[in-house]
Amino acid sequence: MRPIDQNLIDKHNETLRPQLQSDYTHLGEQLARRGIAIERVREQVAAFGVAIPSWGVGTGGTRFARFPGPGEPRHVFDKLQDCAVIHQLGRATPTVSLHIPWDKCSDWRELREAAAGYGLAFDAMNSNTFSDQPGQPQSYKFGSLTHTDAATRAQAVAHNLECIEIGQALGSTALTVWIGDGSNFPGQQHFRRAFERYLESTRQIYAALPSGWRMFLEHKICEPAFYSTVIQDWGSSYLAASALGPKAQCLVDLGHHAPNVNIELIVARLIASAKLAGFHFNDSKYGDDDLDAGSVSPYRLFLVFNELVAAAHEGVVGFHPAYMLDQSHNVTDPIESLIDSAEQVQRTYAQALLVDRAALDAAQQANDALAATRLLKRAFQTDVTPILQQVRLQAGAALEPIAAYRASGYRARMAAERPLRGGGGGGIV
Ligand code: RM4
Ligand code: MN
Ligand code: MN
Repeated sequence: MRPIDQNLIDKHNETLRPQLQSDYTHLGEQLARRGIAIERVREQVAAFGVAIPSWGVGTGGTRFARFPGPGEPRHVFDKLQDCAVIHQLGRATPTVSLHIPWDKCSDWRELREAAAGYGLAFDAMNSNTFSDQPGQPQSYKFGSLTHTDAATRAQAVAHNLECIEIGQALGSTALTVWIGDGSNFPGQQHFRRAFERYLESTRQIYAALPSGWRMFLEHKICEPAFYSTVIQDWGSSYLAASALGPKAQCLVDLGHHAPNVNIELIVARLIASAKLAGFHFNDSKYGDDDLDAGSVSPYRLFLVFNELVAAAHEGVVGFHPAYMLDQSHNVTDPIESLIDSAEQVQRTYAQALLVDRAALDAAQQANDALAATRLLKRAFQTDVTPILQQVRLQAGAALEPIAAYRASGYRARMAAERPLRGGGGGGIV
């Protein structure tokens, strides 16, 4: 099932195809002079995918306000349909990551079938113990997996086990655990005991992982706890993942670090210790801003991908990161942002594939700093658009996905079908 009329996309591609052929041929010649086979790059890019967070297709907001857009998804089936639009037009997002209980529905089999009908599968499951749900016996106001009260911890563990169960019904193979636990005042929390309680709780979740599953521990420097968080950085995350075992790994959300932290170096350390779970891509200027991937610092994203491509190139054992977007679209049409961000991530991967690894090794060995950094810049500054377009053309996606999306009238159709939920209040989704 295709939510956008495929004829529209094919017609759109027909008009742009001649110029793509000449751009692709020209880029192929340029890359050949650098010893790069464009077809090989194209194949690698075609095999690359990044997951869409289900919560990303709704309009985001801040704690001050949310300005809902027209035609917002009303439930997980609507969200899935919007994800299908993104994938049909861009062909870079074959999987969807669900957040429970936000995405709860009465029939998981029906949801799985709906996804399969769109050609989509399910990525990691995300648990939510950072907000209270109606009727919930214990409150997470003062924490969840690390709460001082055993009954609250038990409730948070049980919720994670439920997420695993739902994930099994959907064909997912990973659970991402991000907690809002921490403190707002110096002295409020006993740091060491809170971490001990985290280990005690996560051990119970770890023990329930089905075979073939991984557990992703996501760190975050602050928010909603503003003085300290229990899993504040990759160090705490690494300690916990090591204590739990090989199925537990560290997930890097790009926005969860202090400004200017060298994230690519963290990535390299995690790769070296077989503890890199994967990514939540987004961009930021000040904190967990959840801006669109690569919108502020595309070179920083490139430097992360440079580490990833190097690891794959060198055949590092245990290296299989999961890629996902995690953004809050406050002022754009979320579908447009997600199409654009997925393309940005795919583009950055393609650029990193163009780094001359042998020349970089030689420059590093010879301590030729300038030559080394110029090799990275050269790859980053290459316009790989024709490769991305060629990948889309061959997959039946749109050469200019956002233009095709706007021309399709999908948003206006949804505005008519899905009445406004209202909700000018704050909140992330
Ligand atoms: C958090 C974190 C989690 C995401 C929630 C919605 O800041 O990034 O990954 O599940 O936001
Ligand atoms: Mn995240
Ligand atoms: Mn976040």
